[in-house]
Amino acid sequence: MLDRSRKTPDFMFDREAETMPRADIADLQAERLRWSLARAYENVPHYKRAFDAAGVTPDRLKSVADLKHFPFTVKTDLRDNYPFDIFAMPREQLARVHASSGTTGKPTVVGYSQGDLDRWAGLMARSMASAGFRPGDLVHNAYGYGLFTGGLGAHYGAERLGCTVVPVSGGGTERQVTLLRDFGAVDLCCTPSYALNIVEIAARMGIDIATLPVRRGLFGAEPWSNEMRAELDRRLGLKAVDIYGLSEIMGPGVACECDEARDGLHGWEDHFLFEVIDPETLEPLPMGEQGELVITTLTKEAMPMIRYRTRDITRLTDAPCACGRSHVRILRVTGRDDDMMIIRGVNVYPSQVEAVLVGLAGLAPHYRIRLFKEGPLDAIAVEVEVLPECDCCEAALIAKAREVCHHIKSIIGVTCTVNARLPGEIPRSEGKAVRVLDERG
Ligand code: DLL
Repeated sequence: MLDRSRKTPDFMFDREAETMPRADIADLQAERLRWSLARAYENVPHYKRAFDAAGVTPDRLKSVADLKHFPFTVKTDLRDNYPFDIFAMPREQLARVHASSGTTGKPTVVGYSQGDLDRWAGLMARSMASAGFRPGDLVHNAYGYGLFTGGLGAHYGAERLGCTVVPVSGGGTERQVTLLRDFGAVDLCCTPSYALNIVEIAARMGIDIATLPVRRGLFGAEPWSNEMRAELDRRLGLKAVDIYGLSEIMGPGVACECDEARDGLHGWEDHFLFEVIDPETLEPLPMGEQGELVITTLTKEAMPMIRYRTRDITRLTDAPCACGRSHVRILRVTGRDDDMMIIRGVNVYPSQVEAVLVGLAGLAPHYRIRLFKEGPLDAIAVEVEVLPECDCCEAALIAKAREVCHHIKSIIGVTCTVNARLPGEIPRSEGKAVRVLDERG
């Protein structure tokens, strides 16, 4: 039996790569970056045009620092090349495509060669092992299967690690609870908001998830706060670990926390190059400063991505981690810059509101934010939900709303309307939660 209590990992999926000295990582990145830039330039008309317009060619890159001369790639570049023109190989040679629906317009289509799928499974296996999954574990995979990368990404990663996968996908929550109880999975993969939904439905069925064998949650695909982590740990009786990724770069498994520290997500630098830029000036920021995460793929064959602007706001750190892995850590993604609300001059992310609400006495960890116009200014109304065991009379709801309003004002510094709702009134998620309703017209 493996000893799970030790700090230093007794098991890494790919120890040599995961603990590579930083100087060796830098050499490997320079070599792979040259390959990736050349592949993009020679095979994708979009990159040929973009590099030519910026006056750069792949041979201009002498060291990784020269990457800053190359142009960024943004989501509209993928849409403009819809569906298959951003690929570096003929469609006939792709093994798979995924797509994200997006909120407006055309979906974003991404493609993989067989080699890309193989590396993805390896990186997901590495991520899962880092999160504490072990060969032989029973893995309940409730990420959605289909065009979304979550389901199949976690599926093939778990298989590669040597786990037994229960491929349930999202939805049908009562059945999920029954399977969790009957099969006794030890690892749970889903969005953090869906994990909350599962625990709640289970309680309604008279089952306390915390008493089941499940002890590890691999949660991602949406922003969540440390306060939410504490809530998930407690309610589900497991250790909640954060995993990050995006379809444009690969899918889940671009970065993952380690079970030992749970303090930032190791970004797998042998396959990706991470930068943080100032979203206004577009200049790269020094290690540790907050800005927009920009990722370049180093090994993707079908769809190299050069300096992809993720819109995700975070910080990087290269401080050593307790687990011994040497790869940089992406500190928790606080949100996307397009999610940022400016309320009377104060920048607010939904995850900041979440951090205030989760754990407040008498409140369920469900919330929604309505963004609307008040004259020329943006304003927010926050909907919270009281716990079933609380007093639900109108006066109690008004008092609770007032209390929450006061907390938000004193912690985040914005004045907002708060409406306290009855148990179950806020819609539950089966995948990525929709927290913000933009009613600005
Ligand atoms: O959400 C891939 C994924 C699946 C990641 C399962 C983790 C687990 P997309 O649908 O392309 O891919 O959405 C990517 O989701 O740019 C972030 O804004 C957000 N996101 C993903 N993981 C996290 C996370 C998948 N751990 C977009 N924390 C990204 C915060 C996250 N945001």
